[in-house]
Amino acid sequence: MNNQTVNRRAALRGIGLASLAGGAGMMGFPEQSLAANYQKATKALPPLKITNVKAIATQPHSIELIVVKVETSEPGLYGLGCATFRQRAHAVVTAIDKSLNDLCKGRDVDNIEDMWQSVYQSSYWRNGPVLNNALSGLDQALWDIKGKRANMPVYQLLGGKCRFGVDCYAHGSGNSPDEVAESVRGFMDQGFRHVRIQMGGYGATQLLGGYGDNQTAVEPDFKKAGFGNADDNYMDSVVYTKSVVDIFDKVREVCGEKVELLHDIHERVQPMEAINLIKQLEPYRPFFIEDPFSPENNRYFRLLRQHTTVPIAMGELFNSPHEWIDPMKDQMFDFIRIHISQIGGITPAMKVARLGEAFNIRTAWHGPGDVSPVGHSANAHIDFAIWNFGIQESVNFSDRIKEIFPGAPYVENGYMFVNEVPGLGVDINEEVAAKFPIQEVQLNNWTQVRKMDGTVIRP
Ligand code: GCO
Ligand code: MG
Repeated sequence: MNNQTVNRRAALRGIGLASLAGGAGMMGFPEQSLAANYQKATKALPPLKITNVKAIATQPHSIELIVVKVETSEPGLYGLGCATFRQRAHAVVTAIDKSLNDLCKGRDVDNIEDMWQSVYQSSYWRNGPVLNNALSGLDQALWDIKGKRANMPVYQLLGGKCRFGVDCYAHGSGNSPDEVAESVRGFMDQGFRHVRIQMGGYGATQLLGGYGDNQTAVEPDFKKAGFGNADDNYMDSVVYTKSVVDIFDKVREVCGEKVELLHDIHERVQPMEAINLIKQLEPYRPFFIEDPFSPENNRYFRLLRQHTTVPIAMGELFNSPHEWIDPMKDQMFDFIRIHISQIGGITPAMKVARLGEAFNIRTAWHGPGDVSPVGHSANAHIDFAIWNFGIQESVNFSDRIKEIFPGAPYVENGYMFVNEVPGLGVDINEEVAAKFPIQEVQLNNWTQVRKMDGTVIRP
């Protein structure tokens, strides 16, 4: 750390302390001296510029993780942001290394909103997953840098804490109702108060013709006809919807009422099947049912609201304000589940949270394995600072991921905590990350799901 760094940080800390003194007046300083103080303190210091923006992509396990590193003209001062869109990782890396770096090099790190707006508009066509993820990586990294400069965790810049910890949900699963109930019991023993329950994967595709002791392997007609790809998945919505009622029934029987239960329909059934299923789940008091419809079917929410009072969560697939503004103002769901890198980072996510507060919609940011620890930290910093926080999806990080991302958020007793240091609190070990380059070919087929006749189902 050189003198310039020390001078700059000391100057800013000085100003912070001065303003802490509760306004110059009380200390007999005329108001304007604070501003003068700031001018004087920062005048000598050259503005802090972006010197490089690069993508760091790593695949420590099956999932491609992408973060953006923003380097600055202050030696050793850099920021990290999550840009993880695993299904199109190479496209995001190119957008970062090719377009974003050229756009941002030499620009002022301080003006986050201006940087966000100018990058957002710079492609003319906007609101797509690839460019939004690149923008998110930049945005989160700039908040990380501002926190480091201000010597504060980012949640402090967002307004400070509204709660001591971030309540999380865990992922209960199994291939029979008993197995699912057992896994829920396990998470309750770890202190979780909220558990999502799924059986046989999304849409129960792994349950083929049945489950428990009457499982009969079914070869779907489209495969017999040689239609589609050999490894395409088959889904039977009748088997699926029945299996969901059965797991709620079994888990309530075994685990009682002391646990909040969530389920993700993952938009895999016809809208009317989803509405009928949710009505059948009312007696089990779900905390929320997620993604009953695909964003393309947002219009069905009005009908759903007329038929049930089960709380609904929606939004992990949203990329554009056009998808969330109207349904939120019309209170068509109760939890907004946005994947914050898919919309461009912390800056837009804070606006979504504020919009939600106006219409009593709480947050439940998307937080599965295909969000990097930097992204999980960004989720948590926002979760600490907003009043209308609902719940946070959480995952357990492996030792290898923790080695690559020191300072990753951690969960204790069902609450997520961040690393209480300036910025977002997560760093990266580029050497170890480089040991696990992302696969050249990304053919992840879990999104390839078909009906008996071969019709593709939204995943
Ligand atoms: C969830 C999601 C994820 C997504 C995955 C897509 O609720 O956590 O539905 O499991 O399917 O992030 O890559
Ligand atoms: Mg989901």
